[in-house]
Amino acid sequence: MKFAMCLELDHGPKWIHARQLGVDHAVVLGDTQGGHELWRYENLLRLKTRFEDAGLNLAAIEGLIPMDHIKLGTPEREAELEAFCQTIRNMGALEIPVLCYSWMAHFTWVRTSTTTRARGGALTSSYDHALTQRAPEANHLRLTEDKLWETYAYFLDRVVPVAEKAGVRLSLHPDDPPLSPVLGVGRIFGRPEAFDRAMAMKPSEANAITFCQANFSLMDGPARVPELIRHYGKQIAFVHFRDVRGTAESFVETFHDEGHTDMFAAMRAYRDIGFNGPIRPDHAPSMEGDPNTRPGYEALGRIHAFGYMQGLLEGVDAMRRAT
Ligand SMILES: [Mn+2]
Repeated sequence: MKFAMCLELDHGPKWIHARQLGVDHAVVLGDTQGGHELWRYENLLRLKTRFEDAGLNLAAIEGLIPMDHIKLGTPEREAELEAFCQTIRNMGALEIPVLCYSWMAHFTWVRTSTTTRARGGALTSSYDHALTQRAPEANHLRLTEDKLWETYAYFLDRVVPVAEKAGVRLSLHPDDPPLSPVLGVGRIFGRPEAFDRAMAMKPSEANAITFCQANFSLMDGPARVPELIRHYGKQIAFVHFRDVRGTAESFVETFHDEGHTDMFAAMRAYRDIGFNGPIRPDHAPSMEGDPNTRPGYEALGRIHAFGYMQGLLEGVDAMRRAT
């Protein structure tokens, strides 16, 4: 597996931290304002070489590629699909192997606090469904689950062949939180069975899963996490290694060593399935000295996360050698 750090677009201290931690791979989230501009071939090329010149290999792109028209099935869908497919072709030409996307429309992950006090006063994010349910827009459904399945099928038919040809894996991220609806917007990828259905709709190596571990732990409880990793097996293209405590309706994000999931068993399962894609920590708490301007993606909490992951992997490998 390839340890990767989610990094900003421009060189900075976190890029240097990655190399000092022994991390060779980068993941970018893109920017919210740029539309498709960042993903044009020449811009993506310079992004890739910028990482390479700093000793990092760009292993995945995730997040903010415009997709809402595709998800909603609005008249602008065709133009957006064409731009999306062009991004995939550009990634293929540049040998960037994973494109992580979600099927959350209008907005992506939702938290009700980003200043919840964690261990020793670290700041973390948390979610309380009762609070979002009180929003006025929670009372009328803006987008149905049926519509989302319909647009999803259309998307797969159009995009999977392009991804196959480009050698890029489309990696589906679960809904966060795994609930539906949230703020009046239906969601469809908050259950393990929904991922089975998605993979069966278009069986292909290019049709793959981002195993965002904490979301899967909130679907049926943390005890199922290693089993689900083995169940999806080679269909997992990308891992978000993170943990929480609580339920889908009420949870708090934790340091990697204090959540409700057996992280050693999870790491062992990734090894057992032969996972060789990028794996990155996700949503670590902000520690003293972190500004908490990008909750979940600050420097210090993630440095702890990498040390923890490296220790887990060494333990797993020692155990596998011994048995
Ligand atoms: Mn995630």
